[in-house]
Amino acid sequence: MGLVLYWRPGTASMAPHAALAEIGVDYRLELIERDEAQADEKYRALNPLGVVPTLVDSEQGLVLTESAAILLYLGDRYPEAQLAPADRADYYRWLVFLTNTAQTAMLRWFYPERYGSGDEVAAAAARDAGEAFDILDGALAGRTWLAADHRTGADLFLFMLTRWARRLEAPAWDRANLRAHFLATLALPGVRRMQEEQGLDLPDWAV
Ligand SMILES: N[C@@H](CCC(=O)N[C@@H](CS)C(=O)NCC(=O)O)C(=O)O
Repeated sequence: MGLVLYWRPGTASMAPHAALAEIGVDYRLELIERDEAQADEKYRALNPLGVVPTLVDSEQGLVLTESAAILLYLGDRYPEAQLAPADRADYYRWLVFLTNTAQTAMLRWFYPERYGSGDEVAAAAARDAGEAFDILDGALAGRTWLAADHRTGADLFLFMLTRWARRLEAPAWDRANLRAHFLATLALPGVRRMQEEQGLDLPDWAV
């Protein structure tokens, strides 16, 4: 099989997984548990941090880590799927903001003990994530998709982070535009497929 995605349910593998499903290309999912990903030398040769996702494209002899990089790569490799819009500026801006600002805040909130004394770090991370989600909610005012007039990889990434943020004291999807975006993205066939293949639950209002 040409394309293999190493994944775990609900993790940063969601957006690349949804992208593969949206493209409609054949892919194989390789589930790797957290402890195994950390301990297995063979996996760490693919992904030195032992995290998910990792994409292997054996036809191209390629091993790729970082969910945003995987979206960018798939956008170039399968241009007909329009994961990357023709006009790229906003796409680059939002995808980098999502991975560099919103995602890092969420990762600090998930793993605060890695950054110092847990509670303080988690509180600061929740504040930073909230600020990032406010910006994203504002950017979606009067529009359906984040970076173009059609869905792009940035929407798949934002969908993933909106779900990650469901347990913040102020969940991201309590913002009206982010909730509408979550529902619009959830209606995409590839996103539905990813949700089912990862066995992810949905809030009552989205079912
Ligand atoms: N920036 C990376 C983050 C990858 C990442 O931190 N993945 C998490 C799951 S969401 C993981 O595997 N964590 C396991 C660990 O850190 O031990 C990406 O987007 O690919």
